[in-house]
Amino acid sequence: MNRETLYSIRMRAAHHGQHVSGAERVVSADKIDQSVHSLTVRAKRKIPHPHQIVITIESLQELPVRAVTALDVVTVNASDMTAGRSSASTLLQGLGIAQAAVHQAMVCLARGPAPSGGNMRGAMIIDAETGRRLEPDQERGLRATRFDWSDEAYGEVDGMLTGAGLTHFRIREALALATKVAHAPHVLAELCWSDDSDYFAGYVASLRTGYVRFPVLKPEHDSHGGRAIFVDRIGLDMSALRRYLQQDVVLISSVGAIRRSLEPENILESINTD
Ligand code: WAQ
Ligand code: MG
Repeated sequence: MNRETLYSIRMRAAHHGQHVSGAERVVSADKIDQSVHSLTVRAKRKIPHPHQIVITIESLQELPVRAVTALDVVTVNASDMTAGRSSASTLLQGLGIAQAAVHQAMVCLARGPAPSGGNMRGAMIIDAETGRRLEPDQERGLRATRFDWSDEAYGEVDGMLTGAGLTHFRIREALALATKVAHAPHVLAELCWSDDSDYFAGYVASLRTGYVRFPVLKPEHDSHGGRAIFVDRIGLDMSALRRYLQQDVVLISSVGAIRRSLEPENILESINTD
């Protein structure tokens, strides 16, 4: 069967070699120019202004496309950072991640997970049992690419999220990324909070819980953040995980549900036990 050729567009921007912004898209040929434009506008708005903006455009013509459904979305009514982190930690432990591994991930995200002290361009990969970091390059991390909403699903999710008061573009992007990551082999869960000093929300995501949002996971004016992907090390093939995250093409072709918000003490109810 013939399908329209899709293109992967990646943007990364750096200031004196330090990562400041990145984004990825999968689009049809007629949307390339518009996407590149919006990505450069976004990079140039960053403070500090990047010295370098790299845009990569690749044809995905030969590659199979996997269609998946977006994770369901639920918000936890935890109003401050302490309650948010504690509830996120309970949830991650409910998914089988050792307390020490959760702690280790949170410490890293809070101080900037790169060994040099800053944020990483990609994610940490953390052994859910021991907390050990497994990503091959700890300065850079593993970056998930080649995922996006299909045009139809994008229109639908945008309407749904807006209807639920979730209007920030970061939510649509993070939900897409979390959906790709959750479908990865051997991934138990992901923990994320933004590195932007004016954005405090974060999430725990997994196939069993969906995308569980916490309105505050970090202090104000803090520009440290990142992503931790917890894996079950037994049988893990790191190169297969890497290939899936970086090379396999995932289009989110249908939306999930927006569920009723949860109180922090009921956080474990978000875990599907089927
Ligand atoms: N693959 C792996 N890691 C990534 C990627 C990627 N494609 N993109 C970003 N990261 C890592 C990187 O270390 C960044 O420093 C960090 O994540 C944070 O990225 O529901 O905005 O773009 O309200 O700042 C989550 C909550 C927002 C949204 C996340 O992340 C909501 C966010 P940012
Ligand atoms: Mg950011």
